[in-house]
Amino acid sequence: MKGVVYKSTGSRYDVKNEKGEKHLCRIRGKFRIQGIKTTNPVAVGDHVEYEIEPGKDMGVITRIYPRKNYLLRKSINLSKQYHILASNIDQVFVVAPLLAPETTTAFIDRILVTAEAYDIPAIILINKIDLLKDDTDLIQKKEELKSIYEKAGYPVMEVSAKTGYNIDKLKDLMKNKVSMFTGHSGAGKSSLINAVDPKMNIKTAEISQTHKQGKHTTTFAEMHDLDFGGQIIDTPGIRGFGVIDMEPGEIDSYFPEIFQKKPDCKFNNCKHINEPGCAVVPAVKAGEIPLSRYKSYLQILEEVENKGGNHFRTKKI
Ligand SMILES: Nc1nc2c(ncn2[C@@H]2O[C@H](COP(=O)(O)OP(=O)(O)OP(=O)(O)O)[C@@H](O)[C@H]2O)c(=O)[nH]1
Ligand SMILES: [Mg+2]
Ligand SMILES: [Zn+2]
Repeated sequence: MKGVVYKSTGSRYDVKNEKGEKHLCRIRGKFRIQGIKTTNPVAVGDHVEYEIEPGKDMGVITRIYPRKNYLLRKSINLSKQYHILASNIDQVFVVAPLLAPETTTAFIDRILVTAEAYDIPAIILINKIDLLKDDTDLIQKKEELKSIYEKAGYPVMEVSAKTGYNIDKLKDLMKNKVSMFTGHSGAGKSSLINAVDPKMNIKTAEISQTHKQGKHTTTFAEMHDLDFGGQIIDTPGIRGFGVIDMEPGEIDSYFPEIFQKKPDCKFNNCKHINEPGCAVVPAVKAGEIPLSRYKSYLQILEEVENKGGNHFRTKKI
């Protein structure tokens, strides 16, 4: 039988076949992505072949079809372990509230770089927009965030799972696609899914009042069918996001607004740090490329060059 993995809990997988029947499955044999160690050989979104052994309830996954794409997360401690967040996705939504909890641009940029590396379109959702009320500082922060990411070509949408603000527009974007929500714990990923399809009734929880952080309510990635067509993958909240192994020379191509300037750099192997004739640094000084994006570029470059080191560039511009 052919099916799609909807949920993965440890070594058990919920697989839904073409008739819409769900089976609990385990795996037989080893499935590996060449060259890297993953903590989960089978991921939510995988298209698989499986069989139900006679006289048994449980199915066995015997084959994983080639993945169109997958989002890998590297654990932020230095171990060489990777976790496949989800596979075969059409788009990733970064759920990024300004507060409760705060989402930094450094965090958003890491997700975007990973999405770019796998050619997965990304959209930023500024959730909990109802909390801004008429706080001028927060409203200014929101406008800055929008400007930073719109300059880079990413759609940014203000939403509220609580009031329903722009939920119809979000549904339009999700219709008939496989989408994934990612973001910090407490960002409102599960709440947004409940808002787009109230029949879902996914468990959510208030963030901690003392730490202003989520409580890691969603513990496993899970795919849900949407009543208006398409699928959404809810994922557990993440604290940090180590970028996958990349070559230093490719990082700039994952920052669209930096990459756009690259043809104007004097040297085609320019790293945009202090090379003569660099077109990127002047664009940062002129405010054309947002400073936060440039800083993220330098941090990720440094990290990749030091293979996971924690030394950040301190160059002032
Ligand atoms: N005011 C307000 N609160 C919201 C909004 N969206 C979510 N929340 C609240 O934020 C808290 C966390 O929401 P969840 O949906 O559980 O967050 P999550 O991103 O799924 O968190 P994890 O599963 O832990 O990763 C809950 O108390 C929600 O009611 C919103 O738009 N406005
Ligand atoms: Mg959740
Ligand atoms: Zn340059």
